[in-house]
This record gives sequence, structure tokens and C-alpha cells, in this order.
Amino acid sequence: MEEAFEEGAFLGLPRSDGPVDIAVVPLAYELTTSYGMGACDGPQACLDASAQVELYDEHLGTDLPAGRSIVTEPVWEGTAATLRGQLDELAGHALKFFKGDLFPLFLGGEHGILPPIMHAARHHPAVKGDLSHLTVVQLDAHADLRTSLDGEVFSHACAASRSLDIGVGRLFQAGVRAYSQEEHERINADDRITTYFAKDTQHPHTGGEAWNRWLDELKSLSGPVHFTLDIDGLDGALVPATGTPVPGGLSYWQAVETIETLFANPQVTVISADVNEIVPQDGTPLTQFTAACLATKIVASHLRARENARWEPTASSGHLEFDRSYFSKLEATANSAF
Ligand SMILES: [Mn+2]
Repeated sequence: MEEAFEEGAFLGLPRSDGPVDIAVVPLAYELTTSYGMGACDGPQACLDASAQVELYDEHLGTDLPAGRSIVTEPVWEGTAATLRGQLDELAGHALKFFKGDLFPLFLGGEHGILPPIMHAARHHPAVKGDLSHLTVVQLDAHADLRTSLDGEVFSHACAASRSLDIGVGRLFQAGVRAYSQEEHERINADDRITTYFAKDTQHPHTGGEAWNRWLDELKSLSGPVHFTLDIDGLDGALVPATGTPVPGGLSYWQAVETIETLFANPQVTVISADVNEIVPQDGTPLTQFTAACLATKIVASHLRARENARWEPTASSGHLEFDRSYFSKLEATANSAF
């Protein structure tokens, strides 16, 4: 059966009436980019490229949306005058998708979107108001564990450190191959962080063993998980237009295996995901198409989790008060707090 096609929507899927199962949430946020620019236009480029992704999923055995409702939200853009004001706006926008009734897939935008998404995730019923219940699984070339970059504590280079600082319980990273001494020291000092370095997992002779340890790590996780995919975790050849492409990264199939293994873990509920640092590539759609393929893999893996009763809608208690000026208030104390 030929479905209607909607220009600019994820996989070209038209909006349907009734309850939403998956919300694709584009976030045009780019305030702290340090090298290549263009992450602001990345989400729409990824949505446009997704029109060329095959709808058939071999694990589902059917075409997406597989009888489900996948809705593409309008592109979000911040309007506040300050960076912290925009983080508060972004968190307020993300909050709508953390009621437990649907699965949100955020498309970025620079990696600085992660802390406000985490602040909103605090309100997911499975997280119960306490981010220490939440584990973040991150694929990234960078550790994103700096204290600050260019004087900014909410830089994309601090996405993981700030997420831990605002309360995230555990962090598992792979693909990491560009990091500072300070970040290396934090990896060693902070018990909440487990890092698999690309020099080990991509080693030409012993990489397979290290990679299997990473997969075992994913299989041993439990509880609610947010998956954050910085596309520069992939080898730079696959995503040459991303803000900071780095050689020696993960293969496409390693990213796929990470997604499939994580979503297949019966002890884990993946409550949300983001694909970030997407930048439209001129001349070839390779960067945004790679991002679109992996976003599709996330969606298919979530639907498979539903099929196998590993994800069910949960009702929000709604009692927890949301702090709409959380990041603005941190501003005054940022230097001392972090
Ligand atoms: Mn990153």
C-alpha cells in the first residue's frame, strides 16, 4: 500500500489524528559551536534526507510506521536573549514529550541540547523526579566532560559533565578519541562515568574484544536510559560536515549494534533519544543521510521494544513542579557550582 508523503516530515510520514506513539522533535539550537557551523539547519536537513531512507525494517518485518503514529513536531527555535534563557526555553519545550505516553526523538542542533533535555527528563514517570535514576548512553568523538570551553559552562563540550552535574546517575560513553587532560582526569575520578575509547574499540587487532566488552556493558544496564548520539562519534568519513569531524571513529554498523543492543536489553527502558551535531553537507547528503538512517534505526528499535513488551506508556503523576528558570538561576552561581 502506498502511503501519502509529507515533504519535510520524518520519513515523509504525514501527521495522523489520534494518540502519538513517537514524536520527532527538531531543535535548531546552536549557540556555543566552536569549530564548524551549521548545526542550526541540521535537524531540517536530516528530516529532508530521511525521505530517502527505506521504510522497511528487517527486524520489524514491515514498513515503518508499522501501524504506529510517528509525528514530526515543528522546528523549535529559541527566542530568549541569553544562552541560559534559551536553555530554559528548550527544557520547557522538551518537557511536553516526557509525560511517559510517547517516545521522543530529539534532533539537534549542537550537543548543548543535552542538559536541558535532561532537566526535562527529570519529569518522566520512570525517572520519578530524581535524575540519579537515569543512565545516559553516549556515542561521541569527544568526552564532553570539560568544566567549560571558551568561558562557557554550557558549551557543547560540557554536555556530559553538565548532565552529571545536574543529577544524571550514570554515563556510558563509546567512540571517545578527542579529550583533554582535565576530561581524562574526570573520567578516572568520577565513579559514575564509564568510557570506552576508540583507540581500544577500533584497534586493528584487539578492537573486537574491547567492542564486545562495550556490548556486554549495554546488556548489563538496567532502569531508564536516555541515548544521546553525537554523530561525530562515527568516523569522520561518514559525517564530514558535522561541526568537528574526527578520524578513527565508529563504523556505521557499530552505531547500529549499539542502538539494537541497548533497546533489546529487557532490564532497560529507553525513555528518549537524541541525534545531534547534524550539519547539512553541500554537494552530497552523506552527513544528514547517515544521521537520518541512524534516527530511523532508533525509531525501529523503539517499536521493536514495544512489540516485545519492553516499553509501555506510563501515566505521569504530574505532582512535581517544573522549574522553568532552572538554567537562568544557575547563571549566577555557574562558576562556583561547576
Ligand atoms: Mn558531543
